[in-house]
Amino acid sequence: MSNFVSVASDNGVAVVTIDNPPVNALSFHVRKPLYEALAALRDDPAAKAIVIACAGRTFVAGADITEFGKPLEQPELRAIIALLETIAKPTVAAIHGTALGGGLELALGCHFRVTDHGAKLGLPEVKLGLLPGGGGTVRLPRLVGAAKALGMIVSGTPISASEAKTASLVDSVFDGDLLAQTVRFASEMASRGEAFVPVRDRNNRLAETDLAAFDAQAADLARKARGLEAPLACAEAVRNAITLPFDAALAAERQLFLKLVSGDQSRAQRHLFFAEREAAKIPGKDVQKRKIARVGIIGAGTMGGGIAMAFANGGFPVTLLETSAEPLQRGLATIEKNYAVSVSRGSLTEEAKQKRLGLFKASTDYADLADCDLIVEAVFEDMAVKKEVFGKVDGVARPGAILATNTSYLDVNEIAASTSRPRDMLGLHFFSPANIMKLLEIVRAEKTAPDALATVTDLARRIGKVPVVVGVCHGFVGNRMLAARGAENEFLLLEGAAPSEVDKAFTDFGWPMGPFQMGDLAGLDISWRNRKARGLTAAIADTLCEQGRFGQKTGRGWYRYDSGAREPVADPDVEALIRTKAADLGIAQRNIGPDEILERTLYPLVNEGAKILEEGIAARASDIDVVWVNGYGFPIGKGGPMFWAGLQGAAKIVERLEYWHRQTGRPVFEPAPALRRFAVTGSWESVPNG
Ligand code: T1G
Repeated sequence: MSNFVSVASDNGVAVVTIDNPPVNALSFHVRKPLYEALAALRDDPAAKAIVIACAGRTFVAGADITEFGKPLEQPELRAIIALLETIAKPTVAAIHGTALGGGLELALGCHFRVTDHGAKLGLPEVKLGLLPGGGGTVRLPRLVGAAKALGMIVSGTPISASEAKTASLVDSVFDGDLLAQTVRFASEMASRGEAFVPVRDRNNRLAETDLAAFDAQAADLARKARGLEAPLACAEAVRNAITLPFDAALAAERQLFLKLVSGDQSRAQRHLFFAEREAAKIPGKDVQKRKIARVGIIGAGTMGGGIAMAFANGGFPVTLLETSAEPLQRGLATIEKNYAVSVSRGSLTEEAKQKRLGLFKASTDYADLADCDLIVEAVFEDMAVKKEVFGKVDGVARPGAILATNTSYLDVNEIAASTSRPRDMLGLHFFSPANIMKLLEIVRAEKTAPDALATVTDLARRIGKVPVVVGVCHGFVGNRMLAARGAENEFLLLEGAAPSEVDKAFTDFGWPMGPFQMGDLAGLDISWRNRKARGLTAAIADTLCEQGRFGQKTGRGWYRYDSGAREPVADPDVEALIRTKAADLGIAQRNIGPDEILERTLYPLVNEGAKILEEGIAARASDIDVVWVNGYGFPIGKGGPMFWAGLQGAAKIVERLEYWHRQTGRPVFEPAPALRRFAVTGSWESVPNG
């Protein structure tokens, strides 16, 4: 036997236990002894049944993602599953934790699957730009039906044990000791003495398939794929399960998998999987995290209310503070309404809503923050106001409480210096809506204590956020790079591109929407206020704001939104305004194609990321990718701006930046030294702080 796979016998039932922390991934050093154990037990008359179980916190959570892109060592998972299906005696998977990907496929090779109540089962390969490559696209439909299988595989979303039981994916859900009851279950199955039909030979559910309805479902899912190949391949593979004999469908699945696993999109999405986990690791030795039992939020507006919900959703008691009863009640009413909407949509039970609302305390008295272990300020974006707030917090917060500002731009060092406890101070830059958006930029100020940083980084993951530690500069990582990406926007319009042409270049690239549609959604008045505060102007956008055209909320912005519609409609008045401004500035208009639009927006984005790396504002290039994918919708199939720079070719980016720098003289096109180094070495790690 091996350290990773052990076999024990329990009253004639063989229990094969996999023990490969942390998630029992099916690495080669698991697959080989597992295959050998199953082959031996198949022929061992003393084993009347076989149970496959896992030690630790979860059943097998998948193939070992770190092995992709390397030579595959035999036996592969498919061989293990094929072996399982030659075993005549009952085989049972005992599932706890998350049976995902290859883990669920291993379980599908068994005759039976049993779980505890907390188990989750899913095939999330699509999130890695893949499809289930261990027969999941052919076996799952045979148990749950083609439509359910299609939904599970294309979404990649796991289902609960009870849902899996209802869908016939699971045979029993046990209370109490899972393994003991699984052994008993296996023994009972063995005593039946009947033949056990492997999943591959169960075709009844498939025979029920309404192919036209299936195709309609697949077409709808395809429309949402937004340029990603994996969802389409998943749908094709499940359709093959319906229309082809088992082995032909299995072979087709293999071909689709091999094509995806070697493609750029899967490489990009696997990069992001590990990048998110790296970003949450604070460089340096492990530090003792502080205990966070209660969170105080100052400000019950859009951001404060969203932040309060994010913590309540994570199970934390929240004290929500406002200056007076009226804004406090308004904030609480908004929170209640948001939860009510979730209940009406079925994404939250009424019981869960009440439980979360029960976590809220509301107050207009700073003294009520005294028992909070983390206090987050989300008040008006003004330095004087922030300092006044933290002056009051400083006077009431208990020693060791962590103080956080939600500022988007302001200097966290300056705010920290205004308190008596700069070591406890940091930034928690949430993205609106704060209860929904995953990204959380954790701003490490000069004096922020390591344990405070480690505490909030761990806390972020516990409330379902994707944390990235960033340094102090104007706009930190995301918004600073957003400014670089948008620096050419008005020049492109003045030189002849229509807002819709710029936006289309972005959506064709894979962004959810382009900068002008995004501006109308967010409200043009917000960036207008920011520009004025910094003494900056934007010829066209300022005029739109002066005309009260703030975007969707006023029915007019870069586009028209008739009678409250959300779909943007090109506005001839805006196009006329652009032409007039161009004429006033003596700028000749010309056709501008999508390639130029992307060069003049996305290359400065990458370039700013390189500067951020060089200045140590981000610790890793992959951290910047995590920010842009989780906070700004950078297409996951391209891995984030820094990963994409590698796909695009950094030398080409440098060459084109130099061209536009010669053409315009604008600093946003001046290639950063770190980008030049990347172009030579092919690795961002060569950047001094990268
Ligand atoms: N392979 C290798 N490492 C993995 C891994 C995996 N499948 N899953 C997790 N890890 C590492 C992770 O990088 C981290 O490492 C540590 O385990 C803890 O993970 C043939 C082709 C299971 C829900 O996509 O969703 O099977 O940072 O921080 O928050 O069809 O891990 O500690 O060094 O995420 O408690 C399909 C991926 C694979 C599941 C646990 N399976 N994993 O979440 O811990 S492809 C997946 C997860 C496949 C077959 C196909 C989560 C989790 P480190 P963590 P967590």
